[in-house]
Amino acid sequence: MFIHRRRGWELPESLATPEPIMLGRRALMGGVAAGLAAGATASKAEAETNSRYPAGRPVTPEQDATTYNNFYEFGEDKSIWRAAQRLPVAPWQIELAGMIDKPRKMDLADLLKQVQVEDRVYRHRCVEAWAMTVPWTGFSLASLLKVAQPTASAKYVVFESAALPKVMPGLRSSLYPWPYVEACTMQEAGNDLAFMVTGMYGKDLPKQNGAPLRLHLPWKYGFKSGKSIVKISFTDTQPETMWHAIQPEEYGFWANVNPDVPHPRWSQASERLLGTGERVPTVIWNGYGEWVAGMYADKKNEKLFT
Ligand SMILES: Nc1nc2c(c(=O)[nH]1)N[C@H]1C(S)=C(S)[C@@H](COP(=O)(O)O)O[C@H]1N2
Ligand SMILES: [Mo]
Repeated sequence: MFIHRRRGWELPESLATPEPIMLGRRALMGGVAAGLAAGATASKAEAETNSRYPAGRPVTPEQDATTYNNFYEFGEDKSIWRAAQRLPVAPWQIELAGMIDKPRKMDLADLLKQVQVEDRVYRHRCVEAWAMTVPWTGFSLASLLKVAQPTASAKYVVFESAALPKVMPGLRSSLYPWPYVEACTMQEAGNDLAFMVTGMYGKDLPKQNGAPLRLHLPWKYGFKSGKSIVKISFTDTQPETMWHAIQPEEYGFWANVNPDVPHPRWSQASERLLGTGERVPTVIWNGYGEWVAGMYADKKNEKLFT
């Protein structure tokens, strides 16, 4: 455990990881050593750090990333973190459905046994022009596809979030066609950047951030990445998604980050960093173009950036 196999193209961790996280990691390693001595299995702390995709920005203070949220099921403002504590997250089942060999329900715990959990520091860019940089824990969406075994005709992956009226006051608002549904293509889902998140800042994912399982597609606006996912299905037709159903002009299917394509109601040229409040220029594909732009070379006629 904690053997970090660093390949030639990987940055030393000290370059990719800011000091507070480094300190956290050292503390974590101490914990692992103690756990070993006690014969415990510290599965979370075994996650390796994937530094293939350097974040290039300081990590956002945990306090800010966990108290300024978008989770409309719990309310329309940013301060839903307290309300979200009512979400029951264990045990958690995920339904795998649609065009796959064996449609079935799985316990998240069983799924986690079949994938490689790792840490990745990613930038997150909300369509509302705020951004954060978060050390996530999780596994590649590609590895989940291997478990799900979609058929050759599947073209889209659809992610459905939990909809529990008893604990989610936002569901009372009929403005929104619940449940929260988002989707991407099979090709996007197979990109190594596409990440299923189970933790952040070295801890279990907080409920307000989408526990126990959320998606992160870091080159797209944040709304594409659903929280508290209960169903993943495969289809050959482009599915309707929640935000698109309400405001198709504002929330398109692709929603890739681009400073030069304004939202109909505001500019996307810059973004505000949670924590410092600093304004920084937005980067096309949120800075991940090297790994994703190629997927869109044959889609120039699509509205790739709204
Ligand atoms: N189920 C669900 N998923 C969601 C949302 C939501 O309201 N409900 N908001 C999205 C938006 S707009 C963003 S920016 C991110 C916010 O994630 P965070 O609160 O962890 O920063 O979650 C996305 N996923
Ligand atoms: Mo967002």
